[in-house]
Amino acid sequence: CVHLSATPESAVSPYACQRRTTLENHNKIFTEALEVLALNSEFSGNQGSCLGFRRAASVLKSLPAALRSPEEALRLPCLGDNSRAVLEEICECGSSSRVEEIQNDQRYRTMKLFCSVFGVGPKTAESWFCRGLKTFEQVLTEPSIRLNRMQTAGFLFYEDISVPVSRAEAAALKMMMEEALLFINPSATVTITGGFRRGKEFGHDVDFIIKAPEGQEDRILPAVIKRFKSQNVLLYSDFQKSTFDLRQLPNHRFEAMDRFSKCFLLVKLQMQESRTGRNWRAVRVDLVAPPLERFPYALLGWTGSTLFERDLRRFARLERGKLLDNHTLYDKTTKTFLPANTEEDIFQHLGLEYIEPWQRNA
Ligand code: 8DG
Ligand code: MN
Ligand code: MN
Repeated sequence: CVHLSATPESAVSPYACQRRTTLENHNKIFTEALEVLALNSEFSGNQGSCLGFRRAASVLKSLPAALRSPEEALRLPCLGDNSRAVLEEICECGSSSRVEEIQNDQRYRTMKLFCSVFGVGPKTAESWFCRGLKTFEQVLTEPSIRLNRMQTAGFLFYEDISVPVSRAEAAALKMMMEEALLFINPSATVTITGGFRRGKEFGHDVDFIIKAPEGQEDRILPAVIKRFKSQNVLLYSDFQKSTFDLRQLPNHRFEAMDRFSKCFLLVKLQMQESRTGRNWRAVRVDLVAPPLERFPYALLGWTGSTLFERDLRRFARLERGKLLDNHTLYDKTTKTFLPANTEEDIFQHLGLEYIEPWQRNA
């Protein structure tokens, strides 16, 4: 039979960690629609359907060209009936009525607005919406609402934080970090991770991973915080002490949270001039400092994207009988932890082709 069917090589994998997803998205009209549906499902507490739409969008992001017809979607993995129906409608009418309906929905709009505040998640947003609140002003003047420290900072610096951080600003922050480390411990180094490591031009924050000499990792973040305080550039900090335990097995379920020493900061970034009339802007910064021998695992975990990480773990568990998280990789068959010096080692342990950071935008 010479029928031209898809060869295994050309087939799209249902696992994001077996796809190369750059920032060049040829299917934006579809993926943006699917992401609205995903967010709406998340706001309704429907995790399964949210993940379904996210996976569908991710598969389309990995394609080398735009979908030309909804029939083409039939050979793609992770596209359920709901996702396919949306693609069909967009192919036919140029837009999806369901998506437009959601975008005009008062609840969706309000939830999205509230969730854009640092420290406010879907649960808090929903509780405010259910009390009939629809604007920031209403939230801030409602006497029964007690904002926590993070939310207070979120509202106080909302104007700054809601402006995306540029690559140049990330580079300036990296220099601030390097300057601090030079003062604290010159043998410590800092690497940009998160979206910027994946090649993004803008981010909602800047993520850094610190490589400290052996045994120094727990001291370094408190010292950075102290240094920034003394320089009067720290607007908010939430430091989380390490609860890392060497013997612990990797977490079975996907949890972005890890047990390394880390902190979530708001820092002042010096600028030439600004709309606000000050010479600085507030920027969100995340820092993580893993033990030296866990650096490759932490780097892989913090580089993202979230869906890429989720699928790496799922692939390891379901296809390889191994447990992966930000701390380690464990082989269930041989009951051993697998050491790694680089990210490449981890892909190799998993029998996966190496995927470069800029190809992890799943
Ligand atoms: P963006 O900031 O450019 O918008 O996107 P991003 O850089 O991909 O997202 P992020 O929210 O900054 O998260 C970057 C990675 O960090 C993501 O893969 C999840 C990962 N991460 C962990 N542990 C933790 C944690 O404990 N807290 C947070 N906030 N992120 C974590 O692996
Ligand atoms: Mn980030
Ligand atoms: Mn982050």
